[in-house]
Amino acid sequence: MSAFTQEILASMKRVEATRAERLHQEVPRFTADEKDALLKEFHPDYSEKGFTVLSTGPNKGSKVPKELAELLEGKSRLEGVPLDLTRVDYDTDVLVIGGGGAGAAAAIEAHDAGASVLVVTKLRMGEANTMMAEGGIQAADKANDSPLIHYLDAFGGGHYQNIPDLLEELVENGPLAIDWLSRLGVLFDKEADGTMVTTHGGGTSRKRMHACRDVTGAEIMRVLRDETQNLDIPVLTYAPAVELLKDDTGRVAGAVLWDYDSQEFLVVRAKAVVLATGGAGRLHYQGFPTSNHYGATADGLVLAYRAGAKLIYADAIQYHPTGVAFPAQIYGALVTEKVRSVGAQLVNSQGVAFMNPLETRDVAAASIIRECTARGNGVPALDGVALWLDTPIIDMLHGEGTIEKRIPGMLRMYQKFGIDIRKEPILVYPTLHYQNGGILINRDAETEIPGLFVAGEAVGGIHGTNRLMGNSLLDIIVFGRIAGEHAAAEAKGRAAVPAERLNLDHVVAFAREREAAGIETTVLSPKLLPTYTHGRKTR
Ligand code: MEZ
Repeated sequence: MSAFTQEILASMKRVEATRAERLHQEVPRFTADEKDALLKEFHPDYSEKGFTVLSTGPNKGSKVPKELAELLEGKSRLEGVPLDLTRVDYDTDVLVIGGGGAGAAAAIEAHDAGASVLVVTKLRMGEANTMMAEGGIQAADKANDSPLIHYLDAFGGGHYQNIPDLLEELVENGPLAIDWLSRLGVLFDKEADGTMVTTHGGGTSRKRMHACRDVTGAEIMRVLRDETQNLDIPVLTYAPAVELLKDDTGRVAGAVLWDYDSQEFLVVRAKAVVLATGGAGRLHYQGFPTSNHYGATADGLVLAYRAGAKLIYADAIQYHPTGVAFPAQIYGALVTEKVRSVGAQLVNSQGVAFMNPLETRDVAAASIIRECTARGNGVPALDGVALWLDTPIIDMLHGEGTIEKRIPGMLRMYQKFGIDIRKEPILVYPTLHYQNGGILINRDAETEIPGLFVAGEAVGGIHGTNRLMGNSLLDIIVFGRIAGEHAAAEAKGRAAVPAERLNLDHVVAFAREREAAGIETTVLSPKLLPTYTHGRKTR
C-alpha cells in the first residue's frame, strides 16, 4: 500500500502526465529585478523574526540568527571551573581543531612543512559536512574555462559581496586542488580517454563541476583521512575544543578541550592554531531541517568570537533548494544539485515546471518557498508542504542507466525506503545547508588575532552572501592547505610559550562585557552537540 495520500497521488499523476511535453522545455531564468524581489519577499534571510542584533563582542550591532546570537553571547563552559593551565596535556607546533576536509588538508600541509601537528575533533575523523557533500567540486581546468570566468560566476552568485582577495585565491588554486586530490588518490569521474567529466551547477557559465558520482565529499574525505593516517598525524577523537588559550601578549597559544572519554578538560599548548570546525546546520535556524552532520553547531565561531575575531556575513545562510521532504526517516537530507545538473526538473503540484532548475541556490530556494506558500502550488507532505523533483525525466533525456551511473547515491538512499527515483518523482523542500558567513580571514587564512588561522565552512567572505555549488569542497582544500602552510611557518623557530603565561583572560573579559551589556544567560557555549526533543516542529 502506498504511503501517499490520494491528494499526493493525484498530483504525482499530473507530473507524469506533463512529463513528455516538458522533456525539452527550458524554463527561462529570472531577470535581475525578479530575483531581487523574490529574495526580499521569500528568502528566510529577509525574515525579521529569524534574527537579532548582537550586544557584545567584535560584531556588536550586527544582525545574526537568534540561535547563533544565543551561543555567541552564551556562558563559557569553563566559567567557574578550577583549571590548572600549567598542567599541559599536549604540546604541538600546530593544533588543528576539526577533523573534516579543511582540518585534514591543513594537517597534511602543516606536516609536510615540517611542523608537529595535533588534530582534535569532536566526533571521529571525517565526521563532518565534507563527508556529506555530494554533487562535486568546482575548478576551472577545461580549455573553454578560466579562473577569471570562475571568479565572475562566483562573484555574481555571491551578490558581489565576496572578498576579492579570498575569491581570487579560491579560483586561482582550483586546478591545483584537483591535481593535488588526484595525486593523493581521489577517483574523479573520467571519460574513457581520461578526460575529467564535468557538469554545470546552479549559476555556472561553464561545466566545471568535477565529481565522484554523487558521493564526491565522501571520496575526498576517504582519501584525506587515509593520508592523515599514512603520515602518522596524531588525532584526538571525541575531544572538542571548548575555549582557545592565549599567552600574555594576546597570541593564540592553544586550546582547552573536553574529553568525552575521560570526562576531563585537557590543555593543549600550540604555537599556532587552525580552526576548522565547520558549519551550523544543527542550530536549525528558523526551524528548518538540515542536511548537515550531527556536530555542525558553530563551535568555532563561538571560540573565535570570544577571542576577539570578527565575523562577516553571519546573517547570510544557505538553504539548499532540494532537501528531502518525504520520507520522514531522511527528512531534510540533501538531494544533490547534481540531480538537477543531469536534467531533473522542479515541478509544482499541477505538473508545471515553474522555474529553471539551475538558478543560484538562494533564488531557487526562495522560488520554491513562494510556489508552496503565496502561489498555493505545494504538495502536502508530512507536516509541511513540498514540491516535486521530477527524476524519471533524467533517464528519458540521457538514456536508461543514467541515474544509476551518475547519481547512484541518490538512487540507493531512496531505494532503502521503497522509492525508485527512476520511476517516480520525489518530494523536496529547502533545507538548512551552509553558512555563507563566518570568521574573517586574509588570503593567508589568518585572522586578526595573531596565531589564529581558519579554514573551511567556519570562514566567511569567500562566497559573499550566497555560495555556488561545489565551491565549498574547493574552499576546504584551498584554504585548508593555505592555513596549514601558514600556521606551520608561524610556528617555525618559535619557542613554546612557558605554561605560566597561558591564560583565559579573554574569556573572563568577554563575560564581563556580556554582564555589562545586561545579558543574563544560562546558555553554555560552544554547544558541542544538538539537543533534540520529541515533538520539535521543523517548519
Ligand atoms: O557544494 C555543495 O553544497 C554541494 C556540492 C551540494 C550538492 O548539492 O551536492
